[in-house]
Amino acid sequence: MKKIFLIALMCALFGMSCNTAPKQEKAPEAIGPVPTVQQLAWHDLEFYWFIHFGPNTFTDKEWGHGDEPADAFNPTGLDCNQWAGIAKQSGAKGIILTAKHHDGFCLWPSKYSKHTVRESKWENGKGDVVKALSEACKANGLLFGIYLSPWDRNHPQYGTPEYNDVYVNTMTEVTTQYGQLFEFWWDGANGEGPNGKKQVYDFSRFEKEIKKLAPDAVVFSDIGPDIRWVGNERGIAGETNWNLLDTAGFTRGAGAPPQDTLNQGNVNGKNWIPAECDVSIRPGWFYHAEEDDKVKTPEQLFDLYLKSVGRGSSFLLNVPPDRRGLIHANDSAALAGFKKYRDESFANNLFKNISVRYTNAAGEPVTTNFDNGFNATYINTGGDKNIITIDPGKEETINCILLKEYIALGQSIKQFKCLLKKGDETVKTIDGTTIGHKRLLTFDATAVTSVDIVIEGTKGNALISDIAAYRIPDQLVEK
Ligand code: FUL
Repeated sequence: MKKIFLIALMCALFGMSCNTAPKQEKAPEAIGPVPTVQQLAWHDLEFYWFIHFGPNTFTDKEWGHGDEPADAFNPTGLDCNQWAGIAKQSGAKGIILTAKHHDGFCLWPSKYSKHTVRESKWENGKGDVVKALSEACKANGLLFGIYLSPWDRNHPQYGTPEYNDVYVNTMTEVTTQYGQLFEFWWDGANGEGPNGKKQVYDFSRFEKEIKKLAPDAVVFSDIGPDIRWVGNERGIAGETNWNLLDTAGFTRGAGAPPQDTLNQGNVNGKNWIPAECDVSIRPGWFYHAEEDDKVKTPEQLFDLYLKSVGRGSSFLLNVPPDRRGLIHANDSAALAGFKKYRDESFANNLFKNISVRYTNAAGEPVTTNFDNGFNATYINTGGDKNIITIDPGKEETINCILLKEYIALGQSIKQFKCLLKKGDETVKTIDGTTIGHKRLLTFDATAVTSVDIVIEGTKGNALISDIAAYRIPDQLVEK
């Protein structure tokens, strides 16, 4: 009785879920910066959508000039439920909408602009896309987020200090009128406005305001504060990917850290600012009919999943609605194929009932049996030069290994390798650097009787919170 109470108390204190997975020795100290509760929840989302929609959809532009008539925006059959329904079916956890892109057109009837849905003929000026999509997300069990471009090529006050007030006012409208937001997205672009002037953004004020307005949202920009840009718009994280970043001396946009730093993070970075991989399902961010046959294939989307989520990042996939205001059939077909591949690949964990042998942080040998994962806790193998031996009990043919680090206590592992073994013989070696939230390693199908994970370099304790193996369709193995 006493023992159960003690375990429950430990679980409550250290935020672990109570289960029969390995006995925890003394809870280890955090290694460097750790994620906030909101960032930790964000890591688990893994895959969510971007939606670029606005006058550009109708004028075939990527960057509108801001002088497009409001009537240019005229979807003939807009249905946000269709977007949210397809997003849900694709396995996405949320949608981030371009409430305002660089052209300044507001997809909601803002009091602080004269270039909005209210000025268009669409729904006789009574429509509100932000409202419609926020409601559709709610109805479909999806999270909702906002992209609000600071660059505004329409607003007459852009380029003056007053525009910073306008920006804060619009930020207030979109964060207070449409329910809770999971993410708020700041683009780094800072071009000229209608009068040829550039804006000096008051980002320190914007940061303070957004934290007050939407305390539960993670805030994205090149350098955070919560989520960083991955350094490219191809959706690809670094094979080495630290959730840590040094931001001192850097600004958003032109003053951002070098792209390879954004791509890989800083091993000893002072802040927990993980990378998000943004990419469009089509060549452009906005819909263009001429790109209908250039939609990424399910195989390409799966490859991006491996290169984003599989490298400890998240996958923000843009799916732009067409001029009707609907997701085009080519995009929804590709998304359905992508979902099917994920389901097929990860439905059957071949390391479901495994025996795991390792040496714990106190130097004692431990053998534990796992029944389908570590259930939100972890094993602590101490520092470097430790080997975790996984014995699935019978020969299995695998071509994908999944590893997770217990990032609630920081990110530690710098280098590791997986030795795929048949009896005593190592038949294949796979080298890796960081693990973080999730690492998916793929390789040609190999029959194994055991796998050794050799932890070769860490910043402290190595806390492994999951190990799994799969046989994914062979054509999906990362090239
Ligand atoms: C960029 C913008 O300039 C693009 O138009 C797009 O919105 C992309 C996601 O961010 O910086």
